[in-house]
Amino acid sequence: DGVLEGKDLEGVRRRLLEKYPPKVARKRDKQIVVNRVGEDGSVPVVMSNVRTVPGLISQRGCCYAGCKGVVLGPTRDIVNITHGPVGCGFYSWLTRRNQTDPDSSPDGHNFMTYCFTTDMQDEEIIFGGEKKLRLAIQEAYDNFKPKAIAVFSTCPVGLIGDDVHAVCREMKEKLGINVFGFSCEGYKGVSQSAGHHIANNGIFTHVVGTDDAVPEGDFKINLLGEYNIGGDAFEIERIFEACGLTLVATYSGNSSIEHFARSHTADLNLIMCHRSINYVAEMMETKFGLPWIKVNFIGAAATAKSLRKIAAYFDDPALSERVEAVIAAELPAVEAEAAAVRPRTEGKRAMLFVGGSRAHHYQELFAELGMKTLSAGYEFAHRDDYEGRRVLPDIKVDADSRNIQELEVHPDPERYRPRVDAQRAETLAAKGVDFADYAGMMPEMPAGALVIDDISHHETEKMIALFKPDIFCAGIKEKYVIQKHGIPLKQLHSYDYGGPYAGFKGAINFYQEIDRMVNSRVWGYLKAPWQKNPELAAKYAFE
Ligand code: CFM
Ligand code: HCA
Repeated sequence: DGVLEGKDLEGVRRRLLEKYPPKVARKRDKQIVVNRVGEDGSVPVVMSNVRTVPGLISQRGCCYAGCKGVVLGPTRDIVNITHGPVGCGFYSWLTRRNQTDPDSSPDGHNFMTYCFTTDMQDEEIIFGGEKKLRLAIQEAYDNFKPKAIAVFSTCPVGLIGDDVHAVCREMKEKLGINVFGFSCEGYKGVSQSAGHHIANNGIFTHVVGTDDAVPEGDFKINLLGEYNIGGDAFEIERIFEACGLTLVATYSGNSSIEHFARSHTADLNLIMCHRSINYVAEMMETKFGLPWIKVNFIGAAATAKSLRKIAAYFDDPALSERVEAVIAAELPAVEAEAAAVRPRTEGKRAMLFVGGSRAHHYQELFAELGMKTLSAGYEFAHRDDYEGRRVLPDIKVDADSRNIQELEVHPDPERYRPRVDAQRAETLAAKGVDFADYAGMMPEMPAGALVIDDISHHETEKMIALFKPDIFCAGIKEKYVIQKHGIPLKQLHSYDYGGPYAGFKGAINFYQEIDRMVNSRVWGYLKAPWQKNPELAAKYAFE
């Protein structure tokens, strides 16, 4: 059965849990499951989006990281000020490798290379930090004259009770530009996920729909949940352009606040990373009638599939023709590279533990290399990301997945009516396009693979000892610890120093890098000669 054939999988689960105290083991037991896919696409339940047991070393980050670092971090023309100690700002300052092309906005603003922080000290903790925040906003305005300033709360802000929203309102009034704040204190929620939600609500409340100018273009799309890590968005933009699709806004890779402001005028929302941005998609659907579909541009086949899905949505022969021409022009080079690499990668085994979407999406690229995913899991995703909503008709949506605002429908519903009419829906169904494609990690993953939510360091070391995978994918905190076990680690967050990996050109980059990593002989030199040779070991032990 599946990828871990011959392994006693229940035994493996026991081995992962045996060192834990009974209460911890009972909790982790619900977050470690063997994947099975039923004929109807149903999969087992994985407990997720729950608090990490204190004492376990988790890969997770904080609410502030999800809000400031992830969702708003890639916005180049908003001055993003961290209200808090200097470290919070410093460690979320471009470490994610989100890139931008300032030439693509008319004013050329790019504040991403600056780290803005109030550098909170004891004095503010005792007497309050609002005064310093006010000064910071003023100073940023005086120096840069930005179109907008956003303020992000770190843990101490909530503890001392600074009212960042009141300060932002006051400064908005005074400066006459958009100034808005986020109550994304690090300790909120159980992971980055709470920060995504807070960011989504804030950007929707303060920016989306503030500019009604409809851009030119027949097929207008937004790309949601794509953050231009390692230049991914540039490659996707290249493909869209070749296909004749007009990109109104990307949330938030290579973005501009002006793009967000008019993004509600697009025809269709495409969702790459559902976890981090589904709230904006749902709010836009509720308020402006903008439908959304899931896409995946990680993997050449996935890219082609997603482009066909978009073309099918617009149901326009000229667009379909262009999309097919782009796929036909791009695929041969990708396939040639895959064929060249495959003899060296076929059958190798990978483990992927990342974030809330990549541990799923990157399985596509490994499959194109003939590699097997033995085990995978998210840091902070929710049940819908694992199981796919389609197979969860009665899922209880947890509080964090619900929109905190009750939305009003836009006053001019005619203008923002969904563009999918009944007839089009029928045509699409006849073409086999699945618009309710809510696929998640597990239905698309082989049976027998081990799914582990919020994997702990202890479980990581056990998995390595038990399976010795050919490659492990995670982040910077895991990288060197795992490489010391003689196993290469590919960072699927920052891509190490590489990328792009999205789209067609990205797939080629990925194939080449993974080939180099899994076939490098360097890992064989990790053990010193005396560790491999018992006689030498004995000799040195007595000298
Ligand atoms: Fe979405 Fe992301 Fe991810 Fe994410 Fe992240 Fe990221 Fe990630 Mo790091 S938005 S969930 S919060 S795809 S920063 S670009 S790599 S953990 S898998
Ligand atoms: C975050 C950002 C992060 C961290 C990556 C890592 C990213 O969660 O705060 O641990 O290497 O992608 O930069 O996920």
